[in-house]
Formats: sequence, C-alpha cells, structure tokens
Amino acid sequence: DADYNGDYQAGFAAVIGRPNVGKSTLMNELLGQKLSITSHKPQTTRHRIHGILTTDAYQIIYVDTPGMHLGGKKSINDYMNRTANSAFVDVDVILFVVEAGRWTDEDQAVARKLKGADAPVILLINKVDKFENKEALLPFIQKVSEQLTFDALIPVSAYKKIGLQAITDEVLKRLPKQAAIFPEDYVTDRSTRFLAAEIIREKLMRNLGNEVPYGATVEIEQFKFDEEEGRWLVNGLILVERPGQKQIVIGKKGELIKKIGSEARKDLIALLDARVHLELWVKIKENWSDDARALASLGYDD
Ligand code: GDP
Ligand code: K
Ligand code: MG
Repeated sequence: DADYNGDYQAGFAAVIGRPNVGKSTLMNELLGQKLSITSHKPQTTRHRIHGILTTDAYQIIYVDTPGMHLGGKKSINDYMNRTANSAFVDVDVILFVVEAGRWTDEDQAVARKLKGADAPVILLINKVDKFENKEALLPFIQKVSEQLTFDALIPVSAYKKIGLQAITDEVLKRLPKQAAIFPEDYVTDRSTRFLAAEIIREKLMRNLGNEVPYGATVEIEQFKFDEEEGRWLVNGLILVERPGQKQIVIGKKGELIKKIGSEARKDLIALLDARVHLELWVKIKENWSDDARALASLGYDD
C-alpha cells in the first residue's frame, strides 16, 4: 500500500468460546457500541459478525461467533458450529472466553480445537464480578491452566468494564503492521437491515421462555425511509415452527408481541438515529431450522 506509513496495525481477533460465557457482551463493550445481540440464552448469536474498531493507530476487527456447542442435530446447529469453527482460521489473535468458576465439557471441547490453531491464544476469564476477591479465582485459573496452553491470561468483567484496556494491549502486541483493512467509518461487515433483524430476534430471545426461541427467526420484509413522514418503515416477519409457538409469541391479547415490538423499536431508533415505524408479523414455517434450503433463504448461509 503506497499510503502505508509503517506504524499502523490492523488485523482480526476472533472471539471464541462455548455459549453464554459473554462473548457478545464483551465485544460490544470493547467496541463501545452494541452490535451483537446478547441474552442469557445459549445460541443467541447465530451468525458471525465483525465489530470494527478504528483509531489513528490501529484497526482491530473483532469476530464474534456463535458459541461452539455439543449436541443438537438440526441443520441450524450444524450451521452455528461450522460458523464458530471457521472463525479462528485466518485470524491474527484468538480471544478464548471462559466463565470465571465454570469449566464445562464444552469449554474442554473448544480447548481441544484450539490446539490446532495457528494464532496466539489469549484466555479471557469473564464475569470475574461474580467473585469477591482474586484469591477465590486462583483454583479455577489453576484448573484451566492444566487444560490448555495460552499466550496471555486476563481476568475480565464485561459488566464492570474490568480488563478491557488489557485486552486491547495484548491484542496490539500481536496485531500485524499493515494498513487498515476496512474503511475507517465501517463499524461492521453486516448491513443495517441484518442488524435490524437481529435486534428483533434479541427481544424474542429475551422475552420468551425456553422452548420457542430456538424455533424462531426473523426476516425483514420492508426496510425503507419514508421521506414524507421522515421516518423508517420496518416490517419484521417472525417465523416460528409450530402453531403453539405462534400463540406464545403473540401472547394474551397480543401483549407479548407488543412488548417485543416496543423494545425493538427503541433499539432501532438508536441504530438508525431516526424515527421508526415498526410492524411485526408472526408466521409458521414448519421445520425451517432443519431444512438446508430454508436456512439459506433465511440468511443462514455464510
Ligand atoms: P455469548 O453467548 O457468549 O455471546 O454470551 P452473551 O454475551 O449473550 O452473554 C450471556 C449472559 O452472560 C448474558 O445474560 C450476559 O448479560 C451475561 N454476562 C456477560 N458478561 C458478563 C459479566 O461480565 N458478568 C456477568 N455477571 N454476566 C455477564
Ligand atoms: K447468550
Ligand atoms: Mg453471543
């Protein structure tokens, strides 16, 4: 690159780990912007998403991924595991996120996969806010250290913003010197339309019990700015797999879908920085989560 001044650093940092350790929450905190949806339910993140942080000195491209999980035979689970597995190929740094005090078989499985990775691994022990003092964490750190080798270890709390600067420092130690990869005003590789669908899905994940969320997905049917009204018109179609699920999403007298809509609308206003008119519909599309063609047509194809 002719413009390259010799000091700039740019590269990819993959955020890897089992579901629910706080990968997406952490990436959002590192970016200072909510890009990736989060909830206490596993498999909230279904797609790989880049969160791009650009300064005068560096560009870090965080790659948030679905959690690598065991089990689940449906096509959608395959898709998520494939996406997670491919995310640490061709990256400069791997951020392996675990949850303070909890080492499970799924963490073990991720650790095994990382043995074959080329990039250096930085172990992030998230949710340290759950521990009163550092001593209480030592047995856990000891245990994890016996399970894998890593290049650095950082205790972190996405909630309390502990360890964020240390993450940036450790990533920068390992980021190649090269010109920015994305234009400086890019914050993600995903379209605004995609982010809008994700926002609606987040509210579904957060408002529904355990059964429905895994059978639901969201398609944006209309996404346009109405010049006359000076507002965005967004139509979201919520697809579920069974009539019973449709009833649950709608709720008594339509109360639940109303709540989902008003929460989503708030976030859409923040995303689009404009007024938003949001309409949500629920439709049954049987078996979409285990049908390769349906999956691809719904955007589960990268
Ligand atoms: P992911 O599946 O790994 O992407 O995890 P999420 O980012 O969706 O978070 C899973 C759950 O952990 C959510 O309920 C978060 O609010 C919670 N969480 C994330 N970071 C922290 C943290 O630093 N401390 C605590 N106590 N909870 C956290
Ligand atoms: K989650
Ligand atoms: Mg996530």
